[in-house]
Amino acid sequence: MDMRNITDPHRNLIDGEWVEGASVNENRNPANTDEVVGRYARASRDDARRAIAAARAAFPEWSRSGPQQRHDLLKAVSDRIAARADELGRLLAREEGKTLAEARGEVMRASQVFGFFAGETLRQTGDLVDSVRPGVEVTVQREALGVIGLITPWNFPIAIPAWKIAPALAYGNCVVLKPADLTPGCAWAIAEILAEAGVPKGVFNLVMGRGSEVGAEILENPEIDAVSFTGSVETGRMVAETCVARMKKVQLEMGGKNPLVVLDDADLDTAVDCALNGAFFSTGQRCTASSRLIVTEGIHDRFVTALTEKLEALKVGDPLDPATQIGPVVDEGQLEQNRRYVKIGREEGATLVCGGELIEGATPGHFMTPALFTNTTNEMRINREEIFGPVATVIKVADYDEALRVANDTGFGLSAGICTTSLGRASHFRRHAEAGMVMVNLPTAGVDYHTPFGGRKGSSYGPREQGQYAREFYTTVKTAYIKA
Ligand code: UN1
Repeated sequence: MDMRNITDPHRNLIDGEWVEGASVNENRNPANTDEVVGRYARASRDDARRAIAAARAAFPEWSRSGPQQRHDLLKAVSDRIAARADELGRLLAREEGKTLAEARGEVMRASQVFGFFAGETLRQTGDLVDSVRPGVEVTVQREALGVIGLITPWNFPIAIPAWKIAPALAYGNCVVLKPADLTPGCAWAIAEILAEAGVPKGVFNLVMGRGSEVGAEILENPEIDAVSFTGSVETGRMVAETCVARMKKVQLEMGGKNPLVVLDDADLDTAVDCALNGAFFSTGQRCTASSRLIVTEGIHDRFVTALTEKLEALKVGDPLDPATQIGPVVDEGQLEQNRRYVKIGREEGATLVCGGELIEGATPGHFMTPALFTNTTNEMRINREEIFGPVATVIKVADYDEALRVANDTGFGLSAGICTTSLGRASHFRRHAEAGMVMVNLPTAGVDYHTPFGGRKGSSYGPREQGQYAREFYTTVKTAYIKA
């Protein structure tokens, strides 16, 4: 593959060729909006159509390629990502705004995901059973689905593409990836790595561009068999409706309003660290963020005082500065949304204990101090709607029973956490929390790469992502009856 002239602007990968787009997207650094991180091609709807046709054409051969070829490709991708962890971590921090340490960690997670699914290609399973009809045998085997459209968000610009691409390819599918328009850089780097590692033409296609063009084509094109989407609830609902109307398989990961319960018997330092990390790290831009801190009366004041002290000491600034703990908000629109919610919280009668202010950095960027509200009720909009920024609330409750009730009183159900030293309470919470993931004495965010990820209610739709559970979405089951 000719790798020359593909990087200015960075081109799309369609049918094994690096293809110019219809226009150019200047990817800007949220910590310094004067800085262009890179220029990226924006594909047209027609480009997306060609990518889908290429994936369809490549599917018969790739789906029968066998585990060794797929293993070797995914393993090579894993190794290449890890070898470039520092460079890709910097790119990620510059295009998304999370700190260098978080960004490098995310790059490593992407490498680990490819490594995990390289192993899965070889871990073949299936059943051979006797039919109820004598002389007949039945096999049950998984097969690839076909062409999968992947639509990924800006907040984990390398890990989320990785945890969709790797299982899709591992199980023999072909891929058309549309990364978020705000963060094309990491997705482009994955495409480059896949190309260098020898992915056959058409098996993986990158179409950077707008949802209204590229996204719409992925949802509506009959040659797409399934769509995996991570993003907002609003867009997710539209994705599901469009896919279901066309009988496409669909998997959605959307928002959260994740509770972190802190009980009187909690270790205070653990609880404060869980809240700080869960609610504010990655600038609160995680669907798993601990946005509602539900705290029992006996520990409430001590918890708020200790958390506020740590919050005020957090260093907000340039993600590339090793001293920085909180990077900028991803863009102007998200910053406005955060500020709007800070205003709404005040108008609803909540007390803003700290933060919520714009701050001037050394460079023009979207910097905001992390905000904490107390005296909130679970009925307030700031406790019902996902903010997706460095804003958290404290809800004071009488006891564990009320805490559990409040934790579950939400339209979301992704992650739920509890800080307690009581094994009984922790077990009860594990069983009764209405969430796809439960964390005990740990932040609600920050998950492993080899275990299922997903939620309930408005947070998720369809089969789980990650780990062996990813197979449910990325394969289809064939039952064969054989009479010898
Ligand atoms: C994590 O908390 O480690 O968009 C991952 C998100 C999630 C990923 C969270 N899909 O925030």
